[in-house]
Amino acid sequence: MIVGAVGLGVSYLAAGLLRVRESPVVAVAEGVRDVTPDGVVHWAIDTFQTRDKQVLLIGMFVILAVVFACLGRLARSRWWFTVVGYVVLGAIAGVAVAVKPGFRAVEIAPVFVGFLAWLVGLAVIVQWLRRWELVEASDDAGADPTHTRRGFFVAAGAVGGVAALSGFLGALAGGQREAVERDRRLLRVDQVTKPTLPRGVKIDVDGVAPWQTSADDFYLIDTAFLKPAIRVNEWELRIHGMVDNELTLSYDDLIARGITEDWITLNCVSNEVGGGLIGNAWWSGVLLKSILEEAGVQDGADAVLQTSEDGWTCGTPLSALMEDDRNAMLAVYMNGDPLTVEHGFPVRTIVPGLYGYVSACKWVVDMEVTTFGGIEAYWTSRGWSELGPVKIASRIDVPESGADVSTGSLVCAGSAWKQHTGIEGVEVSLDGGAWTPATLARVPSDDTWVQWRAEVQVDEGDHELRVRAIGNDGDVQTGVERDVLPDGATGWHTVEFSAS
Ligand SMILES: Nc1nc2c(c(=O)[nH]1)N[C@H]1C(S)=C(S)[C@@H](COP(=O)(O)O)O[C@H]1N2
Ligand SMILES: [Mo]
Repeated sequence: MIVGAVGLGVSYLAAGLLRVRESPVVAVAEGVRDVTPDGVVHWAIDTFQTRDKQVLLIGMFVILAVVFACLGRLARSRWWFTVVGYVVLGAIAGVAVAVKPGFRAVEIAPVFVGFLAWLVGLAVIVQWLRRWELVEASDDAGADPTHTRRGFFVAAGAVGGVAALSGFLGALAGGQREAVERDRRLLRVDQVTKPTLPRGVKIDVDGVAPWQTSADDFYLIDTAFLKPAIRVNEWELRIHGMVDNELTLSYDDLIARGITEDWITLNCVSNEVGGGLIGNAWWSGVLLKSILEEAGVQDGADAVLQTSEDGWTCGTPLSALMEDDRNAMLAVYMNGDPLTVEHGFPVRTIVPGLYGYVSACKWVVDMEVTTFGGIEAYWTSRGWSELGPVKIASRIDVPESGADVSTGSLVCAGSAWKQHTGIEGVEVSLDGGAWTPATLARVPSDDTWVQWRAEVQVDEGDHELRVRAIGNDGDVQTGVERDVLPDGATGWHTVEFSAS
């Protein structure tokens, strides 16, 4: 086990020193995720929420500890078995690292270095173990068992020390993240304004999710084990493909094109009916339409393939990016502050009216103007639909499911959304009775969610409240229940509670 740790520690160190973003262990974890059936991945994301990656990594470390312990036992009798074991582990790590998109040869180095550390560590420990066992077995009065035993522990301690030290140094060298956090704190984009809540957007009922979502409370969904840490002065966006003038923009080049700002609600296609994978923020960024016009989009293109620094991709309908009154942007600030690393620092895309998986590329570094016929993107290659317009939906926040309320008049409230179309009305139904209209708060545009409130009369006993929304296009939210795959869940959010 100690030998195993030294290998991992040294490979972390090498990864840190070589500024390889991911250690071999993380690469294997990503490999495991990629070969895991989608159903299981979904279950994991559901069950562990955003902790799914930590759970997988911890699981891997536990398995590795057991494997190292077994290999260690084997080493006592057949050391070459142990070596074969290390070769197999090293090969798995090597393959996992090599198949990653954007693989560079140097990324293999941590695997090699870690493997060498295993061999050296093994040799040292086995040698002392042998000597100790020999001395114990012989009755040779000249040999001193305590001496050899001490020697063994010193050797084991030294190897363990190297493991701990190199792991620590690796973490230190991987301080890119700290540097990026410093960039964030020092960043100033002059034209960005702080958000001021538009008048009348709050329905003022305790327990309703705030109309504006703070960065900390904003849901997080991505496939990145280690969030890309990108220095502002190293970020570049390449716009190419079916364009007349290929563009490569630095952060300053981007900002120089002028800032647009808007309240926009973003949600995830994997949000279950009544779920929380939705948030609303004040975004500041650069209008994508003007950048694409500058690049000169050629006839026949209908999609933009966006790629993130970590290799994640999404295909976005070009029409949504070029529409006159749709504020599709390369966002740099969220709620008046630079994007957090988790939400895509330094630059991410935001497109009102489309689910995140087809549009909201975080850590975006590449945009290829192309056709849907010619591309495959991360989620669409896994069975999710190509275009990803958001579906009309509504949610009850008050009363909570399972609540005990007083009989008589009951105030209910929540939110409804159909970004870029807007919500015309919301209705509630108590215990399967008639749909009755709720009161809507105000909204600055059709691109955000809207809060609603209604009052119902409840008598003693158990009750069931449901909600549905009606869009500005006359679309009435369906009660037919559909799963999130392939293009978003449908059905009425229903809350059960009792009154006494
Ligand atoms: N680089 C990258 N961008 C990504 C994703 C991802 O996995 N990687 N996930 C997308 C999905 S599915 C959603 S719903 C939104 C979520 O954005 P958020 O985490 O800032 O809320 O980001 C999108 N952008
Ligand atoms: Mo998503």
